[in-house]
Amino acid sequence: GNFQLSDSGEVLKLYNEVEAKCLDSLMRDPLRPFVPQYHGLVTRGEQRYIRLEDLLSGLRRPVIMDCKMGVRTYQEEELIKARIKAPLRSDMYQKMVKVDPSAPSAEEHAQKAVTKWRYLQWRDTTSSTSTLGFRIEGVMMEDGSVQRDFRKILSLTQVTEALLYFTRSQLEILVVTLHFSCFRKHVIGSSLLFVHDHTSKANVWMIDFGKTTPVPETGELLHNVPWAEGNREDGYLIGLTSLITSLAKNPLK
Ligand code: 4IP
Ligand code: MN
Repeated sequence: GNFQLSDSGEVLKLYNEVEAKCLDSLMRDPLRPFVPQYHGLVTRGEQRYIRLEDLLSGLRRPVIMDCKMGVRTYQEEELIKARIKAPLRSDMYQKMVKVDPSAPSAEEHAQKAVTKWRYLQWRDTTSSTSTLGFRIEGVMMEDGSVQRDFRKILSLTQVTEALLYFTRSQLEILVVTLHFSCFRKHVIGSSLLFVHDHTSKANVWMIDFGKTTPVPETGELLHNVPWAEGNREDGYLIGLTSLITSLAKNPLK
C-alpha cells in the first residue's frame, strides 16, 4: 500500500507533508533514537516518498506489535468538518457494519454511510483508546501472519505481555526523553512499534506522524489530561503510563 523497499535498504513511505516536517524536526531532538532515521525525500515516477530507516533490517522472523497512542485518533479539525460539510463514507459504514451491525444509527443505516469522524471516534470508543490512551492495532507473528481482530488479540495476551516485558525499560526511558524533548506537537494517530526477534534485543519505535502537527508558540500541551474539545490534548502520556502500569501489574513469571 503506502510502503516500498528501496535498493539501499530503506523503507519508502508515501509522502505526507505533515509527517515529513515532523520527522525533520525529530532528527534535531532528544527523541531521535526512538524514531526511524529520516533520510529526506525521493521521487519515483510520479510519486514522492519519505526515505526511512528499515526498522526490521537484520532481524530474522521478527515479531511486531503496533500500538496506536493517545486518547483519540482524529484531529479536532475532523470533528469540525463532520459538523459543517461532512463527506459521507460508505466504505467506513461497511467496515463498521462488518464488526457490529447495530453500531450505525437509523439515519446512518438509511444513507449507508458515516462521516470519517464518526467512524474514527467509534473505533476509539470501542477499543481501549478512549479509556487507556492506546490500542493494539496489530501484531505480526514470526511466521508473517497478521492479527488485527481485537477480540482475538486478547487471546494473544501472552505475546503482548512478553513484548512489553522486554520493552518496559525502554518505555520508561521514553517517558523521561519526552520530558526533555522540544517536540511540541499534537501527537494524533501515531504508533509505538514493538519489534523483537530471537537474536536481538527488543526495541520500541515511535512511528506514523501523518496527523502530528506543531503546537502554536503561544500554546502548551500537557499530554496527560483528558481531551475536551478545544483543549487539543492528545493523551499521549496517558497511553504511555497505561502501557507501563499494565506491565507492573502483570509481571512475567
Ligand atoms: C483507517 O481505519 C485508519 O483509521 C487510518 O488511520 C485512516 O487513515 C483511514 O482513513 C481509516 O480508514 P481502519 O484502520 O479501521 O481501517 P491510520 O493511517 O492512522 O491507520 P488517515 O491517516 O487518512 O486518517 P482514510 O480516510 O485514509 O480511509
Ligand atoms: Mn494514516
